[in-house]
Amino acid sequence: MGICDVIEEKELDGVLITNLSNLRYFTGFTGTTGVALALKDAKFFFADFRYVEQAKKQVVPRGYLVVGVERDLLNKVTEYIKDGGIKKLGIEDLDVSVAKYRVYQEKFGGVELIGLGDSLLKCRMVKTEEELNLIKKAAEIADEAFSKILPKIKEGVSEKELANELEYEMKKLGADDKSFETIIASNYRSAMPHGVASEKLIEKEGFVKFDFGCFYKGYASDMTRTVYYGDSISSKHLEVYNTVLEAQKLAVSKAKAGMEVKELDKVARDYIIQKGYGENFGHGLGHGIGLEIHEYPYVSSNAENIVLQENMVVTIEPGIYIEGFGGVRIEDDVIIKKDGCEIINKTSKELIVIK
Ligand SMILES: [Mn+2]
Repeated sequence: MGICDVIEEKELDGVLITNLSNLRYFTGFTGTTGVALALKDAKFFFADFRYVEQAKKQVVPRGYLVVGVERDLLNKVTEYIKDGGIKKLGIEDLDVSVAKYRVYQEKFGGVELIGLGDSLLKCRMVKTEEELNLIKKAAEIADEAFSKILPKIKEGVSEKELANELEYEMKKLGADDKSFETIIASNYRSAMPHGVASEKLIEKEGFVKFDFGCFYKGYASDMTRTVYYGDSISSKHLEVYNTVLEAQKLAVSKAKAGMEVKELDKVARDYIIQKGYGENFGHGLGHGIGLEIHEYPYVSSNAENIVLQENMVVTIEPGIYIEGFGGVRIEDDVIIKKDGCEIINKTSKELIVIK
C-alpha cells in the first residue's frame, strides 16, 4: 500500500511523514533529517542544506519534489500546508512528542490533525522482491559471520570479545552495521532472553546463546543459535534443546499465508507446554523484520489479529529459559509463502557441541 492509499482510506488531504524508517520506505531518503508532505496530487520533501543533494537523488525518482530549506523545516512545511488548503492532515502520532504536537497545533493553525496510528507501519508488512533480496543478503552475512565465530569459542574469551568479532565479521562482509545490540549469553546467563554480551568469560559445560543480525542497505536480519560448549552434555541440556528445536521446526512447518499470527504462536507454544516448559517460554514467537529489527506483524498470542500474507518476513524464535540453569532459543527469518514458508537462514539448527 502506498501513501496515496492511506490518504484516500483515511479521507485526508495529506500526510506528514516524519519517522525516519517511514521516510526511507515511502520516499527513499536515507538521511537523518527531513520531512515529507504527501498530498493527493503532489508530494514534497523538505531538506536542509546538508541533505538537498542527497534528497534530490533519492526522492525525486519516487515522485517527491525537493524543497530546500534554509532554517526551520517546519516553517516551510507550514507554508505548503496553508497554500495547499489542507484541512485534514495525517500525522505520525506514534512518533510525535507532545512538545512537537503542540508546535504543529500552533503553526498549522486550524488544520485538523489526525493520528495515523500504525497505518504507515502496516504498509511495510508485505515486502517487495527488492526488499526480500536485501533481507536475504543481510541473513547471508549473519550466517557467514557466525561460521567464522564458532572456532573462536574458547575458555577464557569474554562474551564481549566474541560479540566484537562477530560484528566485525559482519561489517567485513558488507553489513552497514549490527541490527541490534548483539546478544551472547553463556552458561547461567543464557537463561536471560536478552542477555547482551557481557564481560563474562566463556567457560565449559553450558549453553552459549547467540542472537544477532545486521543491516544490509537498510534491511535487517535477525538470527539466534544456541551451542553447547563442553565435554559432557547433560540429558537435561539435550531435552531443553530438542524441545525448542522441535517447537521451532513445527512452527516453521505450519507457517503460511492465510494463518493468523496468534495461531502460529500457538503451534510452538502448545508443543512447549505439552513438554512441561510452558512457564519457561515467556515471550512471543516472533516479529516482522524489515527496515527495523522489530516491526509488524508481531507473532504473539496477544497480538492484534493479523493474518499472515505472502511475502511478509517474520522471525520464528521459540525459547526455554531456566534461571540458574541456562536457556535455549533458536530463531530463523522466514518469508511467508502461499503454501508454506521459505527459511532464509542457512545455518544448521541441529545442536552444535564444541569441545
Ligand atoms: Mn528476533
